[in-house]
Amino acid sequence: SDTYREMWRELDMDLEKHDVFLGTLPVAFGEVFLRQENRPAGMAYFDNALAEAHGGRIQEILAGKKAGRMVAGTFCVFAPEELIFAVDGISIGLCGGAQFTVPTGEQVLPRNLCPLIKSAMGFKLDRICPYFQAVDFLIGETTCDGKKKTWEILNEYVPTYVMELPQKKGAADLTLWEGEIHRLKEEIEHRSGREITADRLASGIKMANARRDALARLYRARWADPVPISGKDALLISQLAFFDDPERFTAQVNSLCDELEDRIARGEGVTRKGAPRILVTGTPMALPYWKLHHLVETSGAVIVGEETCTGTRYFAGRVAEDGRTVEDQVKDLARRLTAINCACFTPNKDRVEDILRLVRDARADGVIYFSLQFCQPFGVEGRLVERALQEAGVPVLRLESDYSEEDVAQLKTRIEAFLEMI
Ligand code: BJ8
Repeated sequence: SDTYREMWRELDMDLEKHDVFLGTLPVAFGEVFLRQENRPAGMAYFDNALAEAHGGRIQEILAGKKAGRMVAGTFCVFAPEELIFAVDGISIGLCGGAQFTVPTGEQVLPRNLCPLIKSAMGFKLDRICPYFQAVDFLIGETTCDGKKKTWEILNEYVPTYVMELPQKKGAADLTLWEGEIHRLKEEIEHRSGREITADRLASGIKMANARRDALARLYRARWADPVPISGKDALLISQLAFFDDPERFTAQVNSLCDELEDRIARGEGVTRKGAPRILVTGTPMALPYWKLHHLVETSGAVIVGEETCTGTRYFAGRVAEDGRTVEDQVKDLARRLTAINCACFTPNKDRVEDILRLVRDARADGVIYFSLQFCQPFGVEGRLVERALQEAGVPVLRLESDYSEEDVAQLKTRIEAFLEMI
């Protein structure tokens, strides 16, 4: 609409490029999502949230900014959003999931770097992401080398604050992370002009926990056979968690779960009972990356969970709600360090436990270990996970891919062969 165009112009976006980018999305979305059978009615909210991602939601965020709300961009599930919520700030996850912006990212980053980083960088350089244009600052973190070094370049375009995330999980690492959360707290207080009191932080913690609880409930519903929601739809919801208003999003996920639980009670699903069930584990899948899920779910199988940061790792690490002082609350926030098992840590043995537990809970027939190309942490860790799964008798397929469509036929062949075998 004209109002949106005016808004995008004010955000200094490249309107022509943005038109081309947006033009590709309805086709992709229609093909991937709308052709599914028996979708839950509650998906209508999320379809609309996606349709309004560059429209209505941006209007809301800009209205919030006008009213003095701080807007922060994040790139990792370790970014303590509770601190942002505590000052009534807006938190947006900005990892990139589109091939469209990868070539632009490659103008300033090496080509042999993970597409998630190149895509995010490209969204900023191309000026086609209204969220990137609207944020006051970014919160980066020292996870993989690619991300860590990208912050220095991104900082030339948007102020980028970097948290030092430890790479081990011992006592000294927890202390370091606790200090980092204190320092981010000061940064946020300074930027927002609001003090983070224990009361405000308590409500930030509750808000983030409520969203975690709702997503955990959604993921539990997927354990049923027949499964009441497709993997694609669940993935879309997880991706939207990084953009939507957290309270509204949580309410919508919970009402969708009411519907899913009714479906389960009636024995109703999106596939036949007994359809092959796949657990996906590996790198996050940022919006609008749906390639793997689409390939699997158009091959007769269904994805029943994702052990990824756009999956279970996003809602792992519920924070204690009984901390009375800010000191205690920050300690509680820091403890999430031990609860989220990202391949950036060494060792990372608990991730194997998480995957095996998920295989059992979600009654998965096989696991697809998925890494984005050039992701060293998840690529290297793949060997250990694959071996552990084989020892446990769980069929596993390792796939590596990027955001392009070039390898689709080849991936499909490998997925189909795997499904025949399990
Ligand atoms: S806690 S998974 S969100 S770091 S895919 S950019 S690791 S080269 S994303 Fe992550 Fe936090 Fe860990 Fe989760 Fe690097 Fe790999 Fe790319 Fe990655």
